[in-house]
Amino acid sequence: MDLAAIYHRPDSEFAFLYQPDRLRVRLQTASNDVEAVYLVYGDPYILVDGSWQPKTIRMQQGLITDLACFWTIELTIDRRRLAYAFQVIGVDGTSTFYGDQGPGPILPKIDACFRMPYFQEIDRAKVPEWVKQTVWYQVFPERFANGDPTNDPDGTLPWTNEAPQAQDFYGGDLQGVIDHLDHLVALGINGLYLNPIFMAPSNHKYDTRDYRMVDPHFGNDETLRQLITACHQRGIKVMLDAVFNHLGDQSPQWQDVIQNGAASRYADWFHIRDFPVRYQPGRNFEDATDITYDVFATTPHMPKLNTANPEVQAYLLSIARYWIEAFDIDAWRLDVANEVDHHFWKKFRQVCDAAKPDFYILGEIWHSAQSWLSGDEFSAVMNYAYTDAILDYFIHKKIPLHQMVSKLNRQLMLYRDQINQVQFNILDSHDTPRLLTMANDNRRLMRQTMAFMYLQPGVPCLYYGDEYGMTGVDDPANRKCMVWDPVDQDQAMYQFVKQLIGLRHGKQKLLSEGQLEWLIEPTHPDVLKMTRRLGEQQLTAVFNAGQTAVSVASMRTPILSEGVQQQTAATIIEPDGFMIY
Ligand code: ARE
Ligand code: CA
Repeated sequence: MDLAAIYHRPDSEFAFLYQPDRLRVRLQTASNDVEAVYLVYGDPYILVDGSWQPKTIRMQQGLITDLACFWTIELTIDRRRLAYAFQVIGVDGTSTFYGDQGPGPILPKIDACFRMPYFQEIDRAKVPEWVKQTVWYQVFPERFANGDPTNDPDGTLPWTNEAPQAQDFYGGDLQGVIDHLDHLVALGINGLYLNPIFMAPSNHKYDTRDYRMVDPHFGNDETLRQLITACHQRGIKVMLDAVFNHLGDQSPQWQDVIQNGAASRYADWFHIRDFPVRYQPGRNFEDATDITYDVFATTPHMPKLNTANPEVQAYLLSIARYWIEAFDIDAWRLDVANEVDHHFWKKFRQVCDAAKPDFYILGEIWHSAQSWLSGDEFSAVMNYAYTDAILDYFIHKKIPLHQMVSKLNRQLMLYRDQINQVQFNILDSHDTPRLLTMANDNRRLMRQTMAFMYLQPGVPCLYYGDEYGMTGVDDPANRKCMVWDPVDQDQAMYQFVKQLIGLRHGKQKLLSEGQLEWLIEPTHPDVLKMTRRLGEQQLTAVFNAGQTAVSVASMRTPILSEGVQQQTAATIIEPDGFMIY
């Protein structure tokens, strides 16, 4: 048995309070190496006739990756303390105990057991329950709808289906969103994620000039208040985009640094290596070289904020609190979240939790994000690390099916289950090519990939216009004006998306919390069967990502399907087809 592959860590995603009185424990071993695992556990202070009498319970085999197997158990805890160890039986017949000092031949004494010293409810990683029932819709405000031409910036171009240029303006605004909320309601959307709306010179507003002001080309405080009220009246939660990693170079703070150099009262608000601040322009507006201060990426127009500076912390935290308290927003999406310090995000979490219970904090992090998701910083992250595996298999055909399943399972085992249930699942966004374009305009493949993603743990987000089959390669072509002319709308795609969102809502608790099982038949290496189970509820889906039609045992009537022919004794699933029942 591979003893080196056995891994556990208390007070982490390996042992955590899932609910106030339910503890979940995981053990990782090498895959195909272990026959059984037992948890041996008890309150370290309770002795019977002077000796510790722990209980023993067999753990279940859970998710597996190409290399590892995860064993799980959930205990309803009747006491607040736990000392525990594992007994691991190898397929080779050997066995070991595994405690805080590592593997050993006998059950470790209490002091050498793992400990969950005291279950503190205040430490339990909490997530807003409402997020589990949410299907999000992402709006890039400059391109969704021009509801108020009087606020259009100079040089606004006519609404078009053509791909925009990086510096174009088309007059989209908050009134335009208000005017089309019924489109969101008709789809079954109950969460609205707005890209930045505060005053900034660009069309994307990630180069903030004033966090305290709605950009005049998007509207004003009153328009925003109307939008949020209208959303809440329709049961739609609102998430705004907080760009706290950097400020725009047209902000008064940065202008003061340019004006006064090292003597500026804002000199320590940024990461400046040399004065006067300067750079060598690059090929385009967004990049430069020899920049004497830290910036986002290579763009000199986004000087990075020094969030370790107490003044900067106070400034940003007051802004975070202001939009919650004064406008009743429900969530913040945090831009470039991985490049801001943890110390600041811990304070940020405290501020948001104090301002509004059940507030959702979503970090933009494109990679595994364990150190932000222990419960004292973010609720979740934009789950690119999970959905990239989905795209790499279904869309890009870059990895085999078992590797996608392995990657998905590995991601799920990085986090506590309550975190997995509110992860923000996106197949595309304003930072990536659109899904239909990535699918090379194969609409059936787009539907198959969406169906698969909507059945995952975590909450789906629909990027505006995907419901009508909008296309676009990288930024800025992925930010075209929303297609409102019915002649240009893919109505079949709209109906499918509406049905898929309806299925998600109809099976929400099962899809949020249900156990996940995968089945790949060796004879059909590109046919995936997945099952979600929760108590008596069950949902099964079969996906054919192969090049040929497959015949599967006749299924019950599907609740949603694509490319399926029901025959008497069998069901045929065509390439890129799927069925959910
Ligand atoms: C502009 C140009 C782009 C160019 C970029 C280079 O339009 O073509 O590539 O400059 O600097 C905003 C605007 C962008 C603008 C950018 C800079 O929306 O149009 O791009 O400002 O002026 C990484 C970061 C992630 C970041 C993406 C863009 O980790 O945080 O890059 N996303 C946020 C927002 C963006 C926004 C900014 C940050 C800046 O969502 O919209 O850009 O505030 C891999 C890597 C990721 C990388 C990802 C995408 O997966 O692992 O780290 O994300 O690719 O590139
Ligand atoms: Ca306008």
